[in-house]
Parts: sequence; C-alpha cells; structure tokens
Amino acid sequence: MTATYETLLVEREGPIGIISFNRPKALNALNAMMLRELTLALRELGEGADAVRAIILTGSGEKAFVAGADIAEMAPMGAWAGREFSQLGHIATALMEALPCAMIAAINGFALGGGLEMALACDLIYCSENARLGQPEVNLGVVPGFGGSQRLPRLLGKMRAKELLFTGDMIDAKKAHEIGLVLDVLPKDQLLAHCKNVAQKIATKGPLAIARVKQLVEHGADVPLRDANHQECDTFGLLFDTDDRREGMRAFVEKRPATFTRK
Ligand code: DAK
Repeated sequence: MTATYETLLVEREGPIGIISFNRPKALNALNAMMLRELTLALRELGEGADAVRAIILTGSGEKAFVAGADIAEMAPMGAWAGREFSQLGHIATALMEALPCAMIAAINGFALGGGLEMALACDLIYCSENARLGQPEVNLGVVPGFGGSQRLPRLLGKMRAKELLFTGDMIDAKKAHEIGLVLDVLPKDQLLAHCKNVAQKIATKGPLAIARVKQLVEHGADVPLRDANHQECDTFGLLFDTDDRREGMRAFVEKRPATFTRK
C-alpha cells in the first residue's frame, strides 16, 4: 500500500482488499475527504497488473457501516457545493461498478443514506444481525445524493424502494433480507469471515471472466435485451481467444484446479 489515508483503513490480504470507513466517533459518516480517499483506495487496490480480485467495504467500530453523509459538513452547503459533494459520491460509486474486481459490502451496523448508497453500488451485499438500513434523506429535506434514488428501485422494484425513500424508515436485517436488499444475514462476529470466504472463492475463478460478466450485467441493465444478448455473444467469443479460457478447459479435462494468469 503506498497512499496513506486519514478516513479509511485500507488493507490487502492476498487477492482481497478490505476498505473500512474509519470515523467511528461519527459513526463513519461520509465527508468529502472520505469520498475522495475512497476513490483513491479503490483505484489503488482495483486497478493495474497486481489488482486484487475482490474488495470488501465495511465500517470501523462496533456500531456502524456508515450512518450517512456527514450532516454537519453538509449543513452550510449552498447549491453549488451540494452538487460538487454529490458528484464525489457518484464518482466513487461509478468506479465501484466499473472496476473489474468484485465489490462486496459487509454491512456491520447502521447503513443509512449515503452509507446504504455505497453498499448499493457493490456487486454483493451481506449484513450482520444488528444492521439497520434506510434512506432517511427526506427527514433532512433532501433526496439521496449518491445514486440511491436510482439503484434502490432497480434492485427492489419501484414500490419497495419508494416505501423506504418516502418514509425514511430504518429496517432491520431480517426485513432487509426478506425484501432482497441483502443476500444473507450473519452473526456479527462471522460477517467479515463470510465475506472473505466469498471473496476467496471469486479469486479462484477466471479473472477476465469475472470482469466481463460484471460488465455484461452492468451494461446489459441499461440496454434492450437484444443488444445485451449481442454483447454477451461477442464477449463469449472474445474470451475463447484467451490463455485463461484454454487453461480453464484444459484443467477440467485433466481433473485439476485451473491456474489463471489474467491473459
Ligand atoms: N453525520 C454526522 N455525524 C453523525 C451522523 C451523520 N450522518 N450520524 C451520526 N453522527 C454522529 C453524531 O452526531 C454523534 O456525534 P457526537 O454527538 O458524539 O459528537 C455520533 O455520531 C454518535 O451518534 P449518536 O449519538 O446519534 O448515536 P445513536 O446510537 O444515539 O444514534 C443513529 C445512531 C444512526 C440513529 C443517529 O446517529 C442518526 O440518526 N444519525 C443520522 C442518520 C442520518 O440521517 N444520516 C444521514 C442520511 S442522509 C446530497 C448528498 C448526499 C446526501 C444527500 C444529498 N446532495 C449533495 C444533494 C446523503 C444524505 C444522507 O446520507
């Protein structure tokens, strides 16, 4: 790790990166510095020849993943500063969707407002039993600023999303699982280990295949089915010309695990 971070803990364990939002006294509320550092950390871990295969996002301390955007920092903002702040969140979340590695949210407590929006930009979301999730922006007289009004309805359907967006209610882990907002609910002390296991499993798969299937899902959601299927067809063909595809199929025939080289 080369960069130093004031608002994040950034670790690397082999093929896995772990980014912890690290302002526990303010329940890891997202300020502008944290959003800038997040973009930097995502690039440091997720880009380049030695990029990790999965990045886990979680929160430092006992209580929170992220309890929203920093209200004290937002309070004095005018229209232009508000837009710039929103832009910082959009840059980080768009990057999460564009990176070739898997993004995993490990929600270990409050995930509110901007916090839930960070998780919504991840590929997979798991939470602990004590998690509380919500989009309480309307309580403050604003709308979500980091993509929540768009990603939440795409994930849950319009009506479920509107219920959360209109009421500002916090829901518990059980309810979040029931409505499909999280994949699984884990005991608090097992959440990170579970996410690392999922990340390790992904790290054994073809890296080019993971990058491309993520891209197909992300791009496919925005285009007509016929065009999306066309993209799949092209990608399938393209991957046939890679060392990893040859190795993957050879390894199956030879009954051994594949060794992928990202080539
Ligand atoms: N911002 C700043 N500080 C926060 C915070 C937040 N979002 N959440 C908690 N804190 C601070 C508290 O002020 C307190 O600080 P001290 O008083 O100790 O100095 C400390 O964290 C501990 O919090 P509590 O004492 O309140 O802890 P409790 O366990 O009693 O309550 C809570 C936990 C999560 C229920 C409560 O802290 C809470 O309601 N927090 C606020 C939740 C919330 O409303 N979050 C904001 C969501 S709205 C946009 C850009 C972005 C956004 C919108 C628009 N544009 C640019 C247009 C995004 C908005 C949001 O994220």
